[in-house]
Amino acid sequence: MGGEPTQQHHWNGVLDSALDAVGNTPLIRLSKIAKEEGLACTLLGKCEFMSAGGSVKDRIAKRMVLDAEKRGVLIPGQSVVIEPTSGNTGIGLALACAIKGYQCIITLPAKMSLEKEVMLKALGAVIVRTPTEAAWDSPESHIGVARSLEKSIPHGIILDQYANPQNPLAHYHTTYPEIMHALATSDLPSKHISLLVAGAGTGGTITGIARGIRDGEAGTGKRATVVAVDPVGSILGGGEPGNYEVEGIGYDFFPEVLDPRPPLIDEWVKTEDKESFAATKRLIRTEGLFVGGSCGSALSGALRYLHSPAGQHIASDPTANVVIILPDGVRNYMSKPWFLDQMEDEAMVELKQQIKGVIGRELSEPGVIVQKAEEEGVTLQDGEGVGLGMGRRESGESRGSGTLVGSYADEKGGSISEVMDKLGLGTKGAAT
Ligand code: P1T
Repeated sequence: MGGEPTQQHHWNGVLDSALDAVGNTPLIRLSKIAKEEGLACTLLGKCEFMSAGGSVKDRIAKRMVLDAEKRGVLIPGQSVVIEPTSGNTGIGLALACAIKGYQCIITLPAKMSLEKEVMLKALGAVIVRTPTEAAWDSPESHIGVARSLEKSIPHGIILDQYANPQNPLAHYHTTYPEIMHALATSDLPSKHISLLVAGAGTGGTITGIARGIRDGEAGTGKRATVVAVDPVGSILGGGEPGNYEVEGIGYDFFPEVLDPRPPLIDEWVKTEDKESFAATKRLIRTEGLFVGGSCGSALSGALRYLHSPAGQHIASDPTANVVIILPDGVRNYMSKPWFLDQMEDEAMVELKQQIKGVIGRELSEPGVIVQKAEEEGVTLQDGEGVGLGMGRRESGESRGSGTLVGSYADEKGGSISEVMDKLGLGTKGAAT
């Protein structure tokens, strides 16, 4: 699979467009989690949320577009890019289309987050929602609808992440070499991958990286273990099709680009939503990584494997490197109940009690500016809010920051400092 230009591993100078900021993501130690789990091996996360469009799928979107242009099947100013996706491939494609000037239609199952839809719209894509429950080969599914649109929309073209060889090739030629470069330039005792863990959707990520690993280790006597993670409710790792909430991984059919067996993939681990979301929050809370739901699945699957008899020799080896692919970021899922439902530990509850004692009210109650504004009968506009950090109203209606005093001043016809004085707050240190 040669013939590729030398991989660029870090930024030099200025970039031509956001497409040049796709990939080249950092490999970050998950040392706190490794310690908590009693693992001797090095746990590493490949942080794909740091790519320009926010996910691992930027890589394949960019590559599929460039390849189609090269082959002359995507014609600037004419072609309409259509893609069935769980959202991230759509965002990557819409980003490329925005830069290159193509129209873009994305078919998206209903369960996928509002955040993805809004991002797609911001990039100028047209979204068609489809029923989540529709079987992949039914005309109502995201794949079925995309196919009928391709037939009817003039110059419509599906680049087809499920079958396009550029999907795994993107990972063979970028994700894998980036991991190896990070290891080679690290101070780790070994520069090899001992265990790779990744969730599978189209399977392009795990298939492409695993091909790189197998080609790289040929003749070295080394052999990495490759573990794929699959949600309960998907058939890729065995089991019956069903419902689950995690986005981006698992299907009710085997995509063409997925090579699910040895010598590429050694084992499949099945994960539940609950453990995935708990592991996602753990990655955020303990390692400070803004990861999305399928990252939690990957972490949970990795830990399950490492604690199993098969994974013991890796878990207990201080020279072993475990690479976990973290495909997207939590900013894709901020409105999801699983994310909004945040656990407070004992220390936080105690700290909140202390704060309450200092400020003399519930943290969630509006502060004096909001109360006084309301006493004065001022109607607060959406997005106006709590310039002095006054939090949310009891109804749960969120207040943005910064503009309350200014708008209050506008309505009352006074200057900001006059209003602040009137409210008995003074202007010192106030946000406007
Ligand atoms: O498709 P694959 O390379 O196997 O990546 C799986 C994956 C994992 N996690 C998230 C959040 C994802 O979005 C994906 C794959 N996403 C799509 C197939 C898509 O259309 O966005």
